[in-house]
Amino acid sequence: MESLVIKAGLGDILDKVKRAERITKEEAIRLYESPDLLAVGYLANMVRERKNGDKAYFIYNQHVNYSNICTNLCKFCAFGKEKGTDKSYEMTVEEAVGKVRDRLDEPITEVHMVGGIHPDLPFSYYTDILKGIKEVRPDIHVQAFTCVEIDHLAKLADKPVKETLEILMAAGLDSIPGGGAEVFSSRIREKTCPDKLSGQGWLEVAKTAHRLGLNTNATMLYGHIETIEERVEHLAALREAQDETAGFLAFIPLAFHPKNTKMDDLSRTSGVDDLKNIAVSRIFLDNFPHIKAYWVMIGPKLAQVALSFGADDVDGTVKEEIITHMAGADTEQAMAIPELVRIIKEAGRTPVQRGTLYDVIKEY
Ligand code: V47
Repeated sequence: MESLVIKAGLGDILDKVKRAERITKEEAIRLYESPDLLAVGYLANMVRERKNGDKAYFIYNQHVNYSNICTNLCKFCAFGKEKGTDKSYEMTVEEAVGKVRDRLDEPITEVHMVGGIHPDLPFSYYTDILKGIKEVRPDIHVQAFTCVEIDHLAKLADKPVKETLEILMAAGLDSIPGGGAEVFSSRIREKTCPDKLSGQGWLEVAKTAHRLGLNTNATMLYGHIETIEERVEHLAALREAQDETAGFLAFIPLAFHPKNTKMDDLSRTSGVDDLKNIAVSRIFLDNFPHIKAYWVMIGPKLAQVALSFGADDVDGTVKEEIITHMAGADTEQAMAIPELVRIIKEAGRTPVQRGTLYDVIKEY
């Protein structure tokens, strides 16, 4: 395999990867541009193995999307709807908490809860949902509200982000998911999500959370109008932030789904690009412990293959995924544990059911 990497003109990067040395932005661009997927994957697999050995993780989780009403109306999103329009919805606090109550008989360990930027729900709505979930299921880990929502909640509470987070933590917030990062480039944000929190703003919220001991994830929405340079700048900003605060747990590349969006003239991402994003991020983000292949977006089959291209996590059972399905995902809305275990074992890894913070719940 090493000769294949050298033949692909990536021998210098191979030497760096072997020495566990950081690669540069220019080298990341070369990896993205290399037509030799197997060579790039081989390098990523070396990094994955060094960091996570034989383990590949999944979680027993549940998604709750309390409302799709959103003032941002990003062009790439099929989930967000204007208030009062067709297909817009908003759960009451009781309905959102009820989603967790409905599944008390399942060994779920994490609720992943996100929604739109709602124009008029009060701050108490969000703290009441957190408290309500903890009342019905005290042991559950609540991973909720993207950095974009947290920034909105701070405005609602009329408090700095730090204080807002402290209030949310006291109400039951345990960690923050990675959504809303999109691509940090202001060119991309102006063209696709001009009303959204800036990339710099997103990073500031994440770093503030880390300083309070809250872990967060990070994502990148790829496969629309971004350039390779913009992808690499996004990864570089994340790597720099992680050097400062070390609070990111996982990076999750999100494959753009165009259906029902204002960018539906674009095609879906290719398998090669999906694997490249996993692989290059694994090599470049040397300070991120985990890279997640989100099966909902790239499909269980490619998520399985991604375990040989740098990923060490396939997300989890999910249950009732809405955001990607509104944008035309053809995957299931949930996956059972035996299926997750099977795809991981077939990929030659040891399946590990994890808690949100990568604590081991069960090895299979
Ligand atoms: O924030 C929106 C993206 C995100 C589309 O932290 C789209 O562990 C593809 O962030 N096509 C929500 N993506 C999902 C998300 C996530 C998922 C799984 C795990 C974690 C984690 C985070 O999905 C949004 C946005 O960036 N998105 N529209 C679309 N059409």
